[in-house]
Amino acid sequence: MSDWKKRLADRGVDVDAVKTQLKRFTIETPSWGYAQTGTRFGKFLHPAAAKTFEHKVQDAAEVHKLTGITPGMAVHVLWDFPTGFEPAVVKQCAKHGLRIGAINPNVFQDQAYKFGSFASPDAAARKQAVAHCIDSVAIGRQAGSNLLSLWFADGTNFPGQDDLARRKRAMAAGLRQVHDALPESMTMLVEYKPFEPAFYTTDIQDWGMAVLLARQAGPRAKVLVDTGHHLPGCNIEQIVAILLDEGMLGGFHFNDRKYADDDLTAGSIAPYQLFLIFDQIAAARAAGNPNADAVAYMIDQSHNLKPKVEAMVQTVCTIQSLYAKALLVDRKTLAKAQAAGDIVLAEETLRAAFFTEVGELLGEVRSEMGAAPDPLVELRRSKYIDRRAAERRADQADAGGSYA
Ligand code: PSV
Ligand code: MN
Repeated sequence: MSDWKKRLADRGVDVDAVKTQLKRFTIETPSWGYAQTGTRFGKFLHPAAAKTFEHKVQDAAEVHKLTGITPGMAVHVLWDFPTGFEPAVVKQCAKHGLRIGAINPNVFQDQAYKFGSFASPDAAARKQAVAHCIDSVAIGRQAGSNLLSLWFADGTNFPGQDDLARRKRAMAAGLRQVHDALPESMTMLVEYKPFEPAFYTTDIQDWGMAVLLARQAGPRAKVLVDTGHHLPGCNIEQIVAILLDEGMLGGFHFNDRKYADDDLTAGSIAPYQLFLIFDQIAAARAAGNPNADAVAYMIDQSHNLKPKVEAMVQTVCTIQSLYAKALLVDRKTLAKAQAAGDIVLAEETLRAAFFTEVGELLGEVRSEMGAAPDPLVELRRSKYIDRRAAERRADQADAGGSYA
């Protein structure tokens, strides 16, 4: 037995069980993370950035080939299919070993949405937004996706701008209409965000509001936690624990933040927080909560400075390693320490898992899955980015993306 396996086994870790969990873990990458994006102040161009949908598929497929755990690419309807959805894209993805993941309607960029979408005071804007989301459900059916992921920029910028209770009722009514259009197989994810672009009120500002609206919408509506969408100091792992226990956790958008919704690489600022989030999921699974295995994991980052595919591989590997660490928590010792009020032992049990080196474990899992033992090293060795840059440099198309 190799040294690292022995060390884990000596600590009571069931290495095979952990490996099985790791092989089941998948994360969707976002199509918009491959495109030429930036900030509202400008964007720095990457010659290898995706300029067409085909490029995005190539990049997402490359990330999957290297990591083995990203078989789905989330799509943003108007950025990816500006002239309408063509069912042929499903085959196009399959050709690259990829499937279309979460469908993200866009009810925030059209001029009609100046005062909101579902919550707008303008009935025509509300109608347009609901119709677009129902059309997105149809895209999901054709694409074989089981996730409709809803985020709303709806809110107000000034006190007195609108009737807040009316907005709440309008948001609830719109969500119910979309829920009514969902097939059995589809889950509707309701994402919250405290501010931006709205700066005074946001209609779905936090997890409580998201739960309320999801419950009113119907049984297939759940909450999506974007790790960048919290006010400073917010305890995200507690939100995750509560949502899981309530059967309301639908999925994640991973990224990290220092100040607000910064789109920084997941785990680059607060890796312990992400570990503690995964610890709550692993704890719920260990306690037999079936909701722990019904969570959709997605990345929501678009980088201005880092090369897109490198950033994505780095992100996937970081998330996977923090998930692996959470699987190593000695749950028996933790439970005993908690019952005995031994706070230090309880905390040390978590810290022991967090500080465990998991590179060899992940290398073995990846090799067994046919992926690269060290995906980032392999990406650099393969010169994939240079090759794509040479091919794409001449292409004048712009595939769009957030802030594009
Ligand atoms: C909004 O900030 C958000 O998190 C939503 O999920 C959007 O779909 C995505 O970012 C766009 O990048
Ligand atoms: Mn998001």
